[in-house]
Amino acid sequence: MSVNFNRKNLSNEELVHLYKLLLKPRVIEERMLKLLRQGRVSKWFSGIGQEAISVGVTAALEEDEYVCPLHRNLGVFTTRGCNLQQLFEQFQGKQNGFSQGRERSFHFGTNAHHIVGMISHLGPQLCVGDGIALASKLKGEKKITVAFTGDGGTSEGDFHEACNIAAVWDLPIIILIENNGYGLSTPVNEQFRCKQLADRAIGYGMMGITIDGNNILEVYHTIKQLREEMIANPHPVLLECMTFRMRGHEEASGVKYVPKELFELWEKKDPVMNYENWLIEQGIISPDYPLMLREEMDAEVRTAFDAADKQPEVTADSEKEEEDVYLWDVRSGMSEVKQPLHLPPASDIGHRTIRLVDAISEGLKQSMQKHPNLVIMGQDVAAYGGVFKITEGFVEEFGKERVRNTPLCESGILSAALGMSAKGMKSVVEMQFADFVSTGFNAIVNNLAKSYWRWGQNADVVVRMPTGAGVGAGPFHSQSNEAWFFHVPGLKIVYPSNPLDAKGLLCAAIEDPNPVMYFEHKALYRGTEGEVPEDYYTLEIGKAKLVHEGDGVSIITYGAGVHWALEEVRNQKSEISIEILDLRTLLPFDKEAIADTVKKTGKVLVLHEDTLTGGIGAEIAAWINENLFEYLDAPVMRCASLDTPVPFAIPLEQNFLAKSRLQEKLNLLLSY
Ligand SMILES: Cc1ncc(C[n+]2csc(CCOP(=O)(O)OP(=O)(O)O)c2C)c(N)n1
Repeated sequence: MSVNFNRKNLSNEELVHLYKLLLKPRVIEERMLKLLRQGRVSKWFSGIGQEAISVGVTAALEEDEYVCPLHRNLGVFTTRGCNLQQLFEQFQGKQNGFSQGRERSFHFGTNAHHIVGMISHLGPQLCVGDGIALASKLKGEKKITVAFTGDGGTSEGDFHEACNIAAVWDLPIIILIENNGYGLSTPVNEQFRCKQLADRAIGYGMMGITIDGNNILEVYHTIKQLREEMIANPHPVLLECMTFRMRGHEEASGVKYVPKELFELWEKKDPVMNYENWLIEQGIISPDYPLMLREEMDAEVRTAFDAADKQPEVTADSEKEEEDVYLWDVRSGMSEVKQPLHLPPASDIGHRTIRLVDAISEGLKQSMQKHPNLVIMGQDVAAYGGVFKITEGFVEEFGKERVRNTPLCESGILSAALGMSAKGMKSVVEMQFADFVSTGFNAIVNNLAKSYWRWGQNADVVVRMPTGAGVGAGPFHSQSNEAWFFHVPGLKIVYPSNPLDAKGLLCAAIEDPNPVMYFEHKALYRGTEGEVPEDYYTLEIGKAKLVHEGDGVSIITYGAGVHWALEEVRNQKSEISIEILDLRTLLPFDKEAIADTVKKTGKVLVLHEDTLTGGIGAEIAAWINENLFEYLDAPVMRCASLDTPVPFAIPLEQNFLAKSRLQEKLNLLLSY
């Protein structure tokens, strides 16, 4: 096997420049391997033998074109000129590393270098790339995006979703497969059955190409040419680069399972040595130049490493760690001193009585008018107006680019929304039913929720969640799944119970640069009316509301529970007066308001439509127990739905719902 180089129009200087870029990650890695053996760095994913891909791709792009690399792409970071000392501090988990010690190895991004940080789950990175490409396209920029995957990652659903989205939306993205023979220990013949992975492109209706990934000039020229074509006529490309992983999956895991002959074969194709030899043969560099350059680079690497090594261990500050879970800035209605700013409050004029569904629609529409960088994405949201008609008529006003019908793929779209955030755009992603969020779960809990804390990229995304039972829709169109997200640092959860709150909180959620799960109860859509100001306004996220005053017992609740509790008050025959606190925001929940009502009544029932075990009520009860025990006259009780899936038949559903046990639970508490 040999490597055939074709310089095309490149000058000698350009060829030598590429050589320097190619050699850099190799020299760093060789030093890293020594440091690993000395135990001075931990965990290392080697890209030795694959450098021509990372380097060739990055060198062929403009500096402000985004790259979404994975764990084996050191060459992307070095070619983008990331500071070496900072890189080493990253690898050592130091304060000045790119993730302040919060992330390991290459699991970080840097917007200054237009690099998106991966999550360990691999496939989502391709969908984030789609989002960046979409934002570039919507902004009319002449830019492409490149997102990386290994051959193993092509078996993930997100690979399929990313290719399909890119094809359907004609996105200027190169989905680049580094086919290096193995996914951890699994060889390609146990990973897929097609001949070449690029052949899959036919099925997606996109261009597919296979090239020699060990030939820096072939990679470079291919990207340059594709870039030109894709800018003139936006479209995606599936680019398969053939290469080989010359070391273990990570340094500790060894290579016993790889036949020796394969190493011998691919050693002959080493991307650095072959290019070096060719440059010497062509008389472009002198035979002693490589050694001189290596020594020079190694000295630079050692200096950077020593400087990083001297930096102290990172020190933990719990307050800062917790504070950095959210991006605090004026756009979220919070000042830099972490106090809420009052963005337009509700005005006293122009109120009219509308339904919850209309309030959501109006808030969404006014937000679209206010934020030209806001895009709505979801299944059937465009001309059809969404299954609940919330976006009806939006396409006429805002166009199909901003009110985007998506293919049926929650995961891909949610990760794409993160990519849009990296380009300064806002997204509202509509789940057709909250139940279907399960197929986008990873994107929300690992990508959207954690990116800001991990490497500073916020997810300016609102996920709309038509939720709840009471409409006879069965187990997969009725669930209350807010507790799935309640446990995830980095998310906010908003759950209004009435039209006034629904509009104000939706507008606030869209203003907020953090990922917000916005729950809207389907049974309340058309069954709840209320006075709502016509103008745009926001309500503060994180604040509960007292909806009924009393001093005998507190019902702490949200969503449909508020209406059940109010009904209980109306039907009540006893003398005991009931106080009802509507939480409105579940994450972060309003501890002050909870404390106020507990101190007032001393008896608390937490009521929710969600099932009992591990529900929001468990956390609220635990918090009250731990912090307000001395004010209690009875144990905190919970009233929730049965610990079963949501049944379809109305008598079963009614029996399932917490409402059917509310009176009994309340009496139990009152008689304590
Ligand atoms: C969703 C998920 N499952 C499993 C893993 C564990 N894992 C990490 S890398 C890897 C192999 C990846 O192979 P490939 O995509 O070919 O990339 P390569 O490491 O060869 O560059 C596996 C199984 C993971 N990170 N994410």
